[in-house]
Amino acid sequence: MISKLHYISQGDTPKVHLSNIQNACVSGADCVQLRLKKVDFKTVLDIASQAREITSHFQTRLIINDYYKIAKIVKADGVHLGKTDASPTEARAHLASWQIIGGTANTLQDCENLIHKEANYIGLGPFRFTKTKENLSPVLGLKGYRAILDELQTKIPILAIGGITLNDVSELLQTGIYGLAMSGEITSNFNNISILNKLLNMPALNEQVW
Ligand code: TZP
Ligand code: MG
Repeated sequence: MISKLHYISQGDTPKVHLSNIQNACVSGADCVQLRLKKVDFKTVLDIASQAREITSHFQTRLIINDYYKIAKIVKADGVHLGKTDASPTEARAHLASWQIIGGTANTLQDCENLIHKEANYIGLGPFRFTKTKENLSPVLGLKGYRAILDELQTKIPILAIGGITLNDVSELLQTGIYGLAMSGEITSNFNNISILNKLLNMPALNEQVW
């Protein structure tokens, strides 16, 4: 089962990413994504292997952003691929069958493309403006999620992403999305993980189609 809450790492240095990942694990994160930008492959690999050790200790899942090769080397639980990264089809050819592949979507067409390429989950956004990601696509808002989810013919876990705060959770869940991927709101208060876990795993929600 795909986790319903993904903590996306952030930090001014690779070391800060690691300590944030550690904090997320201590706080009960089910799944973290290492999203380390503007450093070379070797640095991401080094941090990813340390993140694997930390996450394994806590039985937290680890997803590597951008690089399926690193996910393969460190035996991460999966990889998250953006539109300019390798395609899910290419990643699938290199990863083990138990490793999950997620992809970024900003439109209905992106979602359909990822489903066609057999991604295991989709990160659909941005929900609203956020400073966490550069070159942000147009925001979807609640209306955008409703429209895309209404049109999608195939069921695939869709995570909302981008500028999400605790106050947004109940309205976002009402659109039918499967879960959330969050960075800033969690990094500023790791205790929010336990609140979010409770909200996202309430039995009433699990009785839905998922
Ligand atoms: N992709 C779309 S928005 C975003 C990514 C990686 C950043 C999410 O971070 P935050 O701080 O929750 O807005
Ligand atoms: Mg990418």
